Amino acid sequence: MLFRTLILTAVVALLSITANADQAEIQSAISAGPASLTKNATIMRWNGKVLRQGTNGWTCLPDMPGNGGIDPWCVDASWQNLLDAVTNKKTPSYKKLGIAYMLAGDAPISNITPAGKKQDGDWVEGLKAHLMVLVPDHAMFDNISTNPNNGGPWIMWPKTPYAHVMIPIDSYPSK
Ligand SMILES: [Cu+2]
Repeated sequence: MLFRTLILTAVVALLSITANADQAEIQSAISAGPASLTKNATIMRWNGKVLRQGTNGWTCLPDMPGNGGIDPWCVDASWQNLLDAVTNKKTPSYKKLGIAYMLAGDAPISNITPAGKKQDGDWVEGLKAHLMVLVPDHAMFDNISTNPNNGGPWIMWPKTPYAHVMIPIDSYPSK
């Protein structure tokens, strides 16, 4: 009986934790990718707290508030490594091609470096749905433009360890 009560208490506690999890954050996170992918993805806050454990190796993160745009992400392991490297200002160590989805858009950002300022130029603003690809060997980027306004794919943060291919799905620039 005591055991059953304990189980019940645990179930009720789990249910209330789930109910209390920020549904808005989960909705935001899954808006970054296709439903076929997000339905089995881990949902994680930017502080690393897992809101929902996934099974398919993908991680979706909600919009980061206060940065002037809507920018939820869905990332694979290589991109998680890159995000961690950018956040902690270290060199990324991913060894495999990486893919990230940002189907809900992005916040304004410098194309020069992660910490770049608008006045330095190459500012990317109003970017909607896009994909991002990481390749460990940056020599393979040589055939892709570094101009974010060329209308097609381009290299973001080209001269840094954080270089990646930006692939617009919605038109960019929009006009
Ligand atoms: Cu990018």
